[in-house]
Amino acid sequence: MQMTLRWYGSKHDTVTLEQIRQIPGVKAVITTLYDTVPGEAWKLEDIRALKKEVEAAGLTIAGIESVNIHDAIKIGTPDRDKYIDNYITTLERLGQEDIHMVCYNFMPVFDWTRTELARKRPDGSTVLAYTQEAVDALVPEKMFESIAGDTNGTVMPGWEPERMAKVKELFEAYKDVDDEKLFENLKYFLERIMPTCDKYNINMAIHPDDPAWSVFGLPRIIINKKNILRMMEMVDNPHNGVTFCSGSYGTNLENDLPDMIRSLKGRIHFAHVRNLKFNSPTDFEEAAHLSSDGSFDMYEIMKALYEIGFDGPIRPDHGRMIWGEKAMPGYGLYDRALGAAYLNGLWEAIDKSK
Ligand SMILES: [Mn+2]
Repeated sequence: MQMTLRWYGSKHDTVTLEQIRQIPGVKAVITTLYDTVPGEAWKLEDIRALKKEVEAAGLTIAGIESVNIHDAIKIGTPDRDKYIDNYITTLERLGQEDIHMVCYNFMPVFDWTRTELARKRPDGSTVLAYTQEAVDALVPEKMFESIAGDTNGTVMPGWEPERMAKVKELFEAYKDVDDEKLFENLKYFLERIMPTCDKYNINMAIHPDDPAWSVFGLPRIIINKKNILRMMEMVDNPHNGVTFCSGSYGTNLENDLPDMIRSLKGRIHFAHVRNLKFNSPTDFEEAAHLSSDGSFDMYEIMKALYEIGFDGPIRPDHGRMIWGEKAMPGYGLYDRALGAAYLNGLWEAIDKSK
């Protein structure tokens, strides 16, 4: 595996490349062109400039998170081909610049859902949290407002105010899209991009839906082992792979995470590893990465990744906000650096015990 950290670019991130460079074992970042909108083709010069900036700091780009998918592709409207063509152009340019892993998701309307961005834990740290009760009490249009006060002045990916202003329209556009239709549209998209992925050796890594069940009645398909294996089989190409995100698949306690990892051997192209602490099956908060701080056995998760020969980029995922840091919720420096060190330690121990 290759330990990485997610970086939002010098314009948006409170964490610098110089800081990332000093985390033991981190030699690469996962990043994106943050000022692009879904559906547009990325400019080659923008990709080059991003790469140059990262490399000047002594790091490399291990992959892109994310190249977002335009709603037309997810909904399957007649103009989707135009947006898929643009997506293909972006992939070609990334390939030409020697970038070979692209994370994306296929979630309608909301990228991810939390009901609190700064829940206080007993140690005084704050974390993102979710309760089904709070979601059930909200209308979707109020979702953004309800959490907007806790963003520390940052704009969170997937929750851009421009996008949230259109939530009602988006719901209307998705009204005829059910799980089957979403699978169909995903298949169509993947079949069209696979020749480009083959040509440039680009690993596509779909991120699971978060939480791993339907919210506000929207379809959700990348949620469990059965569905993800269906997706692998429906476009059976090694470049059609997944981002294994323990914190997202783990939202559903019925998902056996080490077992899922083993069943995806050869198809995990990127890993997000973090821990959750459950207070009830539908009330969870993000925890420190350490197994004993949450509900998951992180050793078993890392061991499963080790045993399937996982050699792609991995990153600690959301961290707690600690030591007075002010940053994008989940994306401060300190707790993610602790997470990277801990995951590196687990990996070294597993490696040396084999
Ligand atoms: Mn994730």
